[in-house]
Amino acid sequence: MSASAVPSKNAPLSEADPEIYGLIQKETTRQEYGLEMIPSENFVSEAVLEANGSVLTNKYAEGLPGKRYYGGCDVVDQIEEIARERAKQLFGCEFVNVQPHSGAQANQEAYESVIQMGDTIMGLRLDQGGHLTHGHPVNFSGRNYKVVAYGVRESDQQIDPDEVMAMAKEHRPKLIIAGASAYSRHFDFAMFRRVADEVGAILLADIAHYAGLVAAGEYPSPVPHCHLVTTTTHKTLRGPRSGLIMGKQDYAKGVNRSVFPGLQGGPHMQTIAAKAVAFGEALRPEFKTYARQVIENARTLAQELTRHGFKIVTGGTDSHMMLVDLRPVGVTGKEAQHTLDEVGLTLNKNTIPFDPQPPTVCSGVRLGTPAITTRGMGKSEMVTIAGFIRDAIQNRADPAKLRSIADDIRSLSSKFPLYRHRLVS
Ligand code: DSN
Repeated sequence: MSASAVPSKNAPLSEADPEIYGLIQKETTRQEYGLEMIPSENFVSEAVLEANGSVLTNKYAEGLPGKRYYGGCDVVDQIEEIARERAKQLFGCEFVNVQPHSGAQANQEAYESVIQMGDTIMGLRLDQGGHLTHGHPVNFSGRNYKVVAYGVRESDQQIDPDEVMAMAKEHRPKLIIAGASAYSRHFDFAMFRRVADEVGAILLADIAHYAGLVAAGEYPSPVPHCHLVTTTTHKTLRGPRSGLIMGKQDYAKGVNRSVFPGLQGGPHMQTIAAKAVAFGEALRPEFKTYARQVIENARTLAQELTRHGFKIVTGGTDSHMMLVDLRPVGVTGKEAQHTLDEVGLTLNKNTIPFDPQPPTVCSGVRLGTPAITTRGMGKSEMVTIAGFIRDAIQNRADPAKLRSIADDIRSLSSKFPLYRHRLVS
């Protein structure tokens, strides 16, 4: 193992740390030859990977471009400016802070910029599609604030505007959150703004899941309606693992202060560069085509699964994802996730609205099409994949049949190369 202090004389990872190198090879193989259907995952470009693994990781740059607490920031200032300009162009927002390290942190920073500890917040219930950071008791959001949570209607599993308005009028939240981790339909951001205005609340949209679709104009934009908008950058937006806060200009100062020095130290300049690269990619016309295909693929998959006897929560999807109610096929979310893992199809078990099962078991699975669409898969592959899901679940007690489905999945994936050039064997 080389221990030279001079990077140019260092051994490559394969020699310097064969153990970690080997595991990265193993994970690359898993991604290459499996079907990645967790809706919050995607595959970044080589350009994004390169920026993310660059020497920018060495630089401290606390502060904002032009107002840093460290010398030597001329270059990283230019990079952060480009990231900010591209994000503004992409989402049409008045201001953006590109420094949040993640979506959860972006939410905490955005909340702290507009409300105080003990204030009331209102978000979608976690077990009906919301996110931990929207007010779950185990999370900072549930510990620091009083939480009231809206749900979905039992009849169609969709958000009920009357319930949102009634709850807001009753509890007078200071902050209303419109966003989800497992909701496949459009959010009516204009309706949420009417509710927020009625009770004098700040409206924040968390579009972590939909950001790429919003950027492409394929999902309604919350930007005209909301005071603040947060997102991750690694889901449908197909950038590095990170976060972003946007909003109206009046909120810029508070957000910037909340990010630094409020909750973060030095920004991760390598990730900000990778975000800039991803935003540049999302500004190209090809990205719109991609986002459209993501939604078309999700719709085809939902239709095919329905044809095979599965029940899609809300009856379909307007986005990149869907929740599948497995009760009609007699399997739990836990069993389905395990079976599909065995054949190389990755998704996650998920509660469905009004789930009779505990969250460790779940009656449903959540799946999505962003990653497989990035590989170039389209309608006919969705038909095939729905068949794999049905066959695997029907034959979950038959190891030979599962092995044969695993072979079919490997051979389908092999037709859509991803990072094969990174594999040594
Ligand atoms: N955003 C979550 C997901 O959708 O997977 C993770 O926090």
